[in-house]
Amino acid sequence: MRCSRIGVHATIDELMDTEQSVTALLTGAGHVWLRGAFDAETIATARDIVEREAFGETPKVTHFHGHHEDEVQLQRRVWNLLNKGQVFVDVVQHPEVMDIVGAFLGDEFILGSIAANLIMSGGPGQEPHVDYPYWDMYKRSSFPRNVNASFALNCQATVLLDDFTEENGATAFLPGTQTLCRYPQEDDAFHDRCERMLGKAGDVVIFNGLVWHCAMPNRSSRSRSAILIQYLPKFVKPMEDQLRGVAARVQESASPMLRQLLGMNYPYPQLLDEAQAGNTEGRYTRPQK
Ligand SMILES: O=C(O)CCC(=O)C(=O)O
Ligand SMILES: [Fe+2]
Repeated sequence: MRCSRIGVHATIDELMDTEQSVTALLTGAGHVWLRGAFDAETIATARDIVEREAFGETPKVTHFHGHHEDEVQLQRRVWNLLNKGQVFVDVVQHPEVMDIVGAFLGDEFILGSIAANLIMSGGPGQEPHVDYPYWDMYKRSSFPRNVNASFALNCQATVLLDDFTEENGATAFLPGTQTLCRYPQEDDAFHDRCERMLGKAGDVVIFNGLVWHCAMPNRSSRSRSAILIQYLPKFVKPMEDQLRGVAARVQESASPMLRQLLGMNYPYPQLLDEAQAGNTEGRYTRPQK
């Protein structure tokens, strides 16, 4: 497996190490690329499942449809992908992604969500936004006073299941906006200033969820798919309820990394009144069961 981490303004030959990647995510362009992270077979398997699931019986919740509520069915989500194929269990634990996310969010980071976003031909795209848990930051007063971008509460990884082009709705983003720690507004002229996440199927773009971004209209004749993975520090409540939603068979066969991602290692909240007596936090403790 060949992987190269390339900052958006870097040439293809410039490789970034983990620390440089973290710096890029925090205070640089806000994203790093792993080109060719997944092979064609992995991508074809994942894409087939997404395509099939996206047109299931029941309509699913979606987000950031802004002024296009009437065209909401042109953006299809497939939630809780870990139940939908071993390929997603493998994708969510890509070693280089784990390495960067661990250095960025702390090495006990968890999974907030793994879902697919499929924009059908003619789909209108999204409003510029920031991602969970910042995603309702337009209600600024609901966030702590002085909330800022000095450390991150989110790290996104988009796995391209199709080549991302200007025509088919490649994600638009505005580099560096993660440092602003706010929801974009109409007068930010996002669409006049944005760049596009252009890449090949199998590439992964890791980005700070505070970077202003959105899916763009798909003007091509076929759908455009991506896996959207949300990683969070251990203490942030996940967006998808992993412990209730991920099937018992997946949890029972989980690797140590997947157990961590599902939040199986982090014991809170718990009913402390019913917990085994003893000293469980602090420097000198016994391990919790
Ligand atoms: O699919 C895309 O291009 C971006 C989707 C996105 O940012 C989101 O749904 O939060
Ligand atoms: Fe987003």
